[in-house]
Amino acid sequence: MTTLQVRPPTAHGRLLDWVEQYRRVLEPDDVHWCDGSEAERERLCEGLEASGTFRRLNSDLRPNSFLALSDPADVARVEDRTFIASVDPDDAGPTNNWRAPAELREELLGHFAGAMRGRTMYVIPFSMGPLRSHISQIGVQLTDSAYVVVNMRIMARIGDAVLAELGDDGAFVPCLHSVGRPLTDGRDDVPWPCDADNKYIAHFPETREIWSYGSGYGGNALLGKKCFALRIASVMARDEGWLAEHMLIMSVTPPGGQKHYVAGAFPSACGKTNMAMMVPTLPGWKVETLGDDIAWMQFGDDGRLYAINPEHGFFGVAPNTSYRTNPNGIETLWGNCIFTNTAATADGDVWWENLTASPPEGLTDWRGRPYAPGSEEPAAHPNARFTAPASQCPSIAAEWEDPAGVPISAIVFGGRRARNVPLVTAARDWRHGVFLGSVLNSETTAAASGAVGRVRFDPFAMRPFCGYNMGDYMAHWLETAAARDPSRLPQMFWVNWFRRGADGRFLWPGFGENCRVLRWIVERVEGGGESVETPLGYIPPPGALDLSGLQIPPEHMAEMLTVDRAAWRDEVDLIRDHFAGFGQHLPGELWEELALLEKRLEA
Ligand code: O2Y
Ligand code: MN
Repeated sequence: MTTLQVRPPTAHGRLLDWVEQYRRVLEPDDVHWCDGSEAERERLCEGLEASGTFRRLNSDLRPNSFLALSDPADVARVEDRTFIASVDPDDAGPTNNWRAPAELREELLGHFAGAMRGRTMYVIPFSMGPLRSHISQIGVQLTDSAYVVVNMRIMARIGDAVLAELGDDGAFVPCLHSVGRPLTDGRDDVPWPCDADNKYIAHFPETREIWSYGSGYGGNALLGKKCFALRIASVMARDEGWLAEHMLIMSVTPPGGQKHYVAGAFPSACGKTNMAMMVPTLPGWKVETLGDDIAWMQFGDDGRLYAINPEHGFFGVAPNTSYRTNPNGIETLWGNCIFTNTAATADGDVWWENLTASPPEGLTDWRGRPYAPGSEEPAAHPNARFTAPASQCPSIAAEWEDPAGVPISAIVFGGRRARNVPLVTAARDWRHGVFLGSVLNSETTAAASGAVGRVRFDPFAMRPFCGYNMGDYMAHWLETAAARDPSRLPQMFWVNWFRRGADGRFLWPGFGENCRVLRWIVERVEGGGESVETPLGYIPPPGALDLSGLQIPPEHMAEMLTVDRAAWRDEVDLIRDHFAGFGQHLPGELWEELALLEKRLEA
């Protein structure tokens, strides 16, 4: 795209200086300021088709949609190459990879020097959150990837409207990105350029900057998402007294009743997108979607916590998304989507494991090879993704872009645990809720590179996404509500849809049936919801959950709704080790909560 703009579309001096500073370092052939228009999107997609990055899908089946197959060495977030470069290592804390900022800058500048030769540098002004919201923030990403631009256009509000909002002097988070494959010395381009052996996803919290090099994939490259909306925003939120969280936002409305907004923190690939788009099975109950991954929350003058979804689209895991697991998700994907690393069908559509009961004939797998049915390897990569406009979701709430945000009634934490963690537990109060969030843990899946099936503590589902010391982060959760009217605060809950019986099978049906648990949560919020007190918190007796129409053996319900004291004494030992890892940064209140739990387990 040779559209060098002689006059950049802004008079923002600091922005212009920053773009010029890195143009000199990156040495692109030209610079394109993204206006966010449809015409621009079309031109970029045509270019991506020509370069072999995109394959246009059959427009009768899925209009305006594309499939990209990545380099097999660039398929997921890379936690071991994700860095927090704070001056003091203690500010990054034990859950982050720390690097000294000056040293990391120098190392990365070595990679960035000339990295865009032969390519266009795109300047993407983007807003995380609706324009004209006091909760939203603006970023500007430089990238040499047109794939990133068209994905960002779905995931965030981008272009001229954002520059207008920024004005001549507005604050923005500078985000630098290169795939790290300059076209020099006659080198041909490849469909998925990257520098797989030298990836860096670097965050500079003190200066609120993001530098990403070497990867073109997902959270590594779409810098508004995990890098800005979570890692850098969590630091901003700490400094400014708000919350930047890895949470879905949904509304739940009882038949003829009042609408409640629920935020939910679930570690990667625990069904968060499915839950956000849930089709409730209880007659008359309504669930609507406001966001599937990230919530930014600020207290309003009325003492309630208001949330916006800073994103504009969904970057969801494709495998196992189906009419059974997430009908609204499937309906969202009717067109205007980008698919990455799914399989391709013979008629020019996409396919992934469990989209249909069996694979169609004539599939091409995510590596572009003919797929042999029954093959050991999946047709779609386990972390294959769709990028889809949120506005296309049939369950999207009318108010999902309300600049004021929506008042949150309940915060739900949920992990994937085969044993010990009950189906649902209500916290006693905010402090106890923070304790439950701080000990959230889950069995790992394919969203991040690394072993699958291990249990790891993932406080507030933020372990890979907190831009500072997680002990301080937990303290921030306590402090932020310390002086507030407890009756205005959201109530907190811990859920686990993934309990398994002795035979290894799931005990709870999950998906739309989870609305039965949401019903109890709403009842609690409204002052009802029968419960029994357990060492862990308040749990519904089986009769307090609406199980009408379900055939779950009573002993299974009992298993999911009891706290096994012996097993929990072992859990306490694990929690103690987990807490000890944060040293002096772990707030004393959480040690006190652990001691209380231990005491209650002994009683
Ligand atoms: O692998 C990636 O780059 C994507 S990870 C991701 C994408 C969307 C929403 N959540 C996640 C996550 O890992 O939590
Ligand atoms: Mn996520």
